Amino acid sequence: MTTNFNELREWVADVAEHTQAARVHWCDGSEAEYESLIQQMLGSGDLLELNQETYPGCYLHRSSPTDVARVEHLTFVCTESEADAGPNNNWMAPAEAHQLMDSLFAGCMQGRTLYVIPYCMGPIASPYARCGVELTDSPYVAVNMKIMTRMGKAALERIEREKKFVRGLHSIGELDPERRYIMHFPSELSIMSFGSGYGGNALLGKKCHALRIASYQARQEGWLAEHMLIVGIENPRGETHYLACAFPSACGKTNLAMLIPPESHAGWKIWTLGDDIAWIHMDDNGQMHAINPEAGYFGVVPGTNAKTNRNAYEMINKNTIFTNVGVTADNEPWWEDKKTGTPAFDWQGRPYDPEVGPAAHPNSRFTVSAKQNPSYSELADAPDGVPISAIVFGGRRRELAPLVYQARDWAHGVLVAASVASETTAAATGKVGVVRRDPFAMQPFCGYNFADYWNHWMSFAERSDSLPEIFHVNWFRQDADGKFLWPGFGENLRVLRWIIERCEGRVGAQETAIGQLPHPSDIDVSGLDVDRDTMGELLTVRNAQWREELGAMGEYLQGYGDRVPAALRTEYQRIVEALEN
Ligand code: SAT
Ligand code: MN
Repeated sequence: MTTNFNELREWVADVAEHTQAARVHWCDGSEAEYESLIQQMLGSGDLLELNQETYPGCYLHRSSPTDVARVEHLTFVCTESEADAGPNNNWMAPAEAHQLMDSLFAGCMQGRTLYVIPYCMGPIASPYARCGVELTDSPYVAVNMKIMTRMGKAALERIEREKKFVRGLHSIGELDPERRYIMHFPSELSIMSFGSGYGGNALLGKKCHALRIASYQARQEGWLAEHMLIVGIENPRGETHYLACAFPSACGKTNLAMLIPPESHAGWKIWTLGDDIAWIHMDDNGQMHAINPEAGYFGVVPGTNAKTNRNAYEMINKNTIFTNVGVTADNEPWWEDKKTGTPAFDWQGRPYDPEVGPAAHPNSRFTVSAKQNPSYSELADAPDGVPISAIVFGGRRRELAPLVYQARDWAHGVLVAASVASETTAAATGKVGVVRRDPFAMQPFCGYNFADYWNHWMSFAERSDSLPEIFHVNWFRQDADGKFLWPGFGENLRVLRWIIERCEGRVGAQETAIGQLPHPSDIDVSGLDVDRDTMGELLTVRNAQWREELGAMGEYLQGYGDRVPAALRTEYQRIVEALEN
């Protein structure tokens, strides 16, 4: 396979020459190609076969021990002006970044194959989908891109027709953390990533294209590229509402997207559209529609079991690539909280010793086709996406944020979303468990100045009077002993029900300084081990604590200076005043 599209052919030839790649392989995206790449990696040791009787089509990849997560401190947005990248991004001047990356890529693929991966983010026939081509020397990236995107021939045909695509260049280099950079050039629609094979750093269709580059394009073109799952919730009457929900990495997006209704909720159904990224467009009637640009899940493995997420647990027992989990003596994948089996080897292949560390890396991942999800919605392939009733934001907060509250209107919702803060997780390198500001759960992913992004969000209020309702949830409240106050997982449906009833105008709310909270009796806790006091605690707003929080938020906003939209300042001021009473 090759192409008659000169621009693409010439770019591939230039890169092959610069990197001195030994061979060029154009990926057609076929099953046969996938199989042969798997066989090749089994031969080279890049993949290990797992027990094919109990886990057919499952393989294990062990990464370099220093290459297990996104590297935010090595990720840059290279706009001409530093202010356009904003305080939320690391910035490097484009010319300097190109020089640095050109020197890293020079000769880096000697003896290696250069894979040309044409891919489409979104249903191949969707007007909202966008294409890219990733050039990489990693067959692990090629097989993961096959699962995570619409990859191969059909994408190439669309690219040849449209003559526009995002250029992604990737090499694992020497996997040296000292020679590792993830560079974005939004105005060139290009990405260069060197020195890491980890998902968010190396599968360029995902965070690099579908969030950083796409958010930049979305602002120019009047849509939104967001770090959101998309889920359909069908009530016993057969009516379905679609929600888009933003949470930071490793805060349960995959679990929420494929939630299993608890036994108490017979007749309710959950439909998964996506677990990580949503592209949201407004139609001519002012209704927001979302598509999931991805075709697979790259989910956190530890904690997945038959109780927490039976759908995921069943979905990953075939045709799944595991990265950095442990294995049992029977060669089955093993991870913390799997609740069955015993680890024999840890994620680095050493005999398992709990004194040394967990068997599975806390950010170990599965890559699997979305179609294997028992709650997969066929509408994930619908070109126009699904209509969105509510947008839900959340973070991981031990204290402060109540179980759920609703913003008064769109502008207030933008403030609520801009105020999201969350405890850090293992999905990025750095300290785990410290609260940091993560507006819209987009701190690591917004490809331009956050102040301009907030302004872009605000602008939708002028374009429509039927925008989704905006909510904030917190599943992670703990008591003084560190025990979770809310059971979470499937029981979160009880909160989603309140959200939907609010959208339908069927239930009331109590006004507080920070927004509208449920009357405790409006959240159905029948059959749950959650008493009245706990529910009271989960739905209490402590003005003194919130004044502190708003103080921190005010300081944070100051970092964005005059660029902060006036409408956001007004909302902020309104809440500060309401909290004084
Ligand atoms: O960045 S990844 O997509 O690899 C995972 C995440 O942090 O959400
Ligand atoms: Mn994510």
